[in-house]
Amino acid sequence: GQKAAAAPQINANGEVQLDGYDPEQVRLMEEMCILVDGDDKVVGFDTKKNTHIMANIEKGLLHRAFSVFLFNHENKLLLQQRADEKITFPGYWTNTCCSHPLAKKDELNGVPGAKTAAVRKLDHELGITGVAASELQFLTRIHYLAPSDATWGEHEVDYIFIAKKDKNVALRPSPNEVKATRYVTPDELRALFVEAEKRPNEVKLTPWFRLICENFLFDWWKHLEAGTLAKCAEVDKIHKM
Ligand code: DMA
Ligand code: MN
Repeated sequence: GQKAAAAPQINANGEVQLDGYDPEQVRLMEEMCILVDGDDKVVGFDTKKNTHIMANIEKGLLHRAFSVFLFNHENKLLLQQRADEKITFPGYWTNTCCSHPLAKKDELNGVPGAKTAAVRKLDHELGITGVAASELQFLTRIHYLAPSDATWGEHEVDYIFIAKKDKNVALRPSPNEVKATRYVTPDELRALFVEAEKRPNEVKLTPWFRLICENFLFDWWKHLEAGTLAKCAEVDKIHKM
């Protein structure tokens, strides 16, 4: 991938500029995200651009998102490294796939809506067509806020899903979404955290992935291996992080 231009991101009128970014990533900033309150009740809609501007987030703007963790037959987790073209968190390593349910009929309704969006984005980002909505197990929601840089950031209620396939899925990553992929064991993931600690400028991990790993993932992973993951689901809870 090509690096986004390091141009000033705010013009003289205080408007955030998207000049110099990948045209496809700029186009996707027009998607309509779902605005929610702290109880995840839908309160409106706004663009991906507006919902990811730190100045708006600091005023309380909050939107709905999802995070998928996909495991293979060996209980290894598929990670992706975000493309350098991504406007938020470029080049960061993260869980299999993340995005937003959008303001359209089949994505508006809570867990089923987020599953529909997850199936759509697994294909769009990674070319994965072999994971059905019914295979996504809903674990819980986290509410977190994290800046990416001075201009951009995240403030989301994030629906977390786990899926396990009995073989490695076919991958066809979109180059302006995903730079690299790898499967990891729990120990390999712990080693990645150590690397990120040692070489923070070269190995970056997204803040939501860090939060989920630090609070939930390694425990869920044991339950996945034991076949008892269903016990871990907290379907009514929103963890404030
Ligand atoms: C947004 O992910 C969702 C989370 C949980 C951070 P993203 O930036 O990868 O969204 P998109 O793929 O739509 O750009
Ligand atoms: Mn977001």
